[in-house]
Amino acid sequence: MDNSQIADMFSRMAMLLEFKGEDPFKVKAYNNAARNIKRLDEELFHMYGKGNIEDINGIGKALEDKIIQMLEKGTFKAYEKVAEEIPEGIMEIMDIPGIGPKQARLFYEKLGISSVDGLVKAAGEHRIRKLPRMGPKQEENILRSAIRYQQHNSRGRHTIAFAMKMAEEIREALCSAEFIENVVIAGSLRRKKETVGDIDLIAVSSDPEKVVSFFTGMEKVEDVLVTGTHKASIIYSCNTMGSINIDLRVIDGHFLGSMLQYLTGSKEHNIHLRKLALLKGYSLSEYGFTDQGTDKSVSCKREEDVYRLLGLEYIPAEIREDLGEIEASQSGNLPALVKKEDIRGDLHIHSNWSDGTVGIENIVQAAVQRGYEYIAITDHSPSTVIANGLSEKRLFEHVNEIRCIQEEYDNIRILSGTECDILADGKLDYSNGVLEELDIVIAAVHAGQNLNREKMTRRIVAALENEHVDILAHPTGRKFGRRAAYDLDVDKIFAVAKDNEKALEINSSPWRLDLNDINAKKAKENGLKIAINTDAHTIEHFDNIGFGIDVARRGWLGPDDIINCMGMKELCTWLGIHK
Ligand code: DGT
Ligand code: CA
Ligand code: CA
Repeated sequence: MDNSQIADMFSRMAMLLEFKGEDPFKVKAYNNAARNIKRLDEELFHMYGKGNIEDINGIGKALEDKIIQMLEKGTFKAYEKVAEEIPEGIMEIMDIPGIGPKQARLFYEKLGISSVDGLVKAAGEHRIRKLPRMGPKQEENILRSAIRYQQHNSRGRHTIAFAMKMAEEIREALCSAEFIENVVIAGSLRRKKETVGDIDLIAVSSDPEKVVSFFTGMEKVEDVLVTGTHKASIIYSCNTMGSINIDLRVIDGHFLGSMLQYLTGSKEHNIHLRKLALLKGYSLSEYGFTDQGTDKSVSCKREEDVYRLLGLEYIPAEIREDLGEIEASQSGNLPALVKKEDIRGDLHIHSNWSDGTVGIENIVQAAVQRGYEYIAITDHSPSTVIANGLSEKRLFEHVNEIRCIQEEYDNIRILSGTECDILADGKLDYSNGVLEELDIVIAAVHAGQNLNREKMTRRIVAALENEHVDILAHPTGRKFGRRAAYDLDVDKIFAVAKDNEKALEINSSPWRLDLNDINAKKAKENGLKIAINTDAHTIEHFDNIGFGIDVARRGWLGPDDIINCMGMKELCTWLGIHK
């Protein structure tokens, strides 16, 4: 251990003692020792070697003994003892910049918070601001630091939108080098998981060492974690949005299929494939198949060949989770997954009548440009005051404007709709008489999200039983890094939705992706219809549809499961529109 490590351990000890509420003099002694050690000109291990450790100012016999323990063992007994008593999550909370032991203790004692996730959740639910010496501003700062910490921390995960953006940026940089033939994305990012731990990339090149040095030398590389002749791991930094780990493997093109298959995962899927290979007398690795009898190897240039050699139909990356896809492939029952081209419209869009940024006509033009056959304008209802929800009077003016604009466009159908609040008692924010006048009604929870399981379930069930509701938007309410899903009886919600022929939404916002993949799969298995919507508030948000499609594909959904894959006539029939 060098001086800075020893000093850090003393600082940490002071923090732990302070968290525990121990004698302030003891805390101060450790802090002073840490400060003094940092100021030393000579390394402690040198001084220890020469036998003059006791010469350091401000270090008494007891601390000297602990320094010796650290030099010999890398830790000291008293520290181990205290650290054992404090949950790991609380140590992480104290690591968040701006949060000290006193605050961590307050969160723990008053709210039982013992993890960074728990802290984020509490701040998102505005429970922090109610604590002594806290307020909305402090809460906002804590939330921001905690989310940033989650992103930086190796255990934190990143949204697919952020990871994809970074991966594309790096891919482009690597592809600009003439000695790199190709770069492909693998890992959970290729499987389109809603969050990813890191980015896994494969570069094809005949000069791997050159690639490794180019990769580790890129401008935004914050740290190099591992380098080898054919691989490297780095931390890549994107100033405002945090940083992300990237694993790179460099290979010859002959191995690309085998390597891509292996590195795409998932681990569970790979383990299952390896078992199938063994049954056929082959071992399977990232370099291909090896015949266990003859030791002869076959590598696959194309990923399809790996599956073909195992006697399997090609399995799309999104469903490689060992959740039945291998069996389905063996029996020729793989689902035909929904594709971008299958989407014929977007049924959840906000205009500047409520909290969107652009007018209805601009939205219509953008939708026409995308080749959509229909869209629904679904602004907020009165209760969502902060989103400028429409009063009944404004809603009717809004419908009128939609009708006028429709006159000008004959290649797209503009449905008049609402994203109507589900009030705390399950009633809708507009009367039935008003809802009846609209082409489409999306129901959603926005306020009062802290209900218990029974009440929240009852609230949503009541909305699903309203005859005018067509779609339940963002059904579980979760937002990454902000809010956990509501405590809900999902089975009950699915059953009621099915009985009442309602569709459930996959909200494509990368912060929501709600329903998620697992619930989407379950919804399909329950015979439910899904709407993949963007909840766009700007024109750029239209692009988020891709993230929603990813979730649908991970949930095994095909075009037949999705109402906005229907043609316009079929959709109008489904919605009960007869005009
Ligand atoms: P992540 O990064 O946590 O979002 O998830 P992945 O799936 O990207 O996991 P990662 O980055 O640890 O590894 C990338 C791929 O490498 C993984 O999807 C499958 C493969 N892999 C990793 N560890 C193992 C293993 O122990 N056995 C097998 N068969 N494959 C593995
Ligand atoms: Ca990964
Ligand atoms: Ca990885």
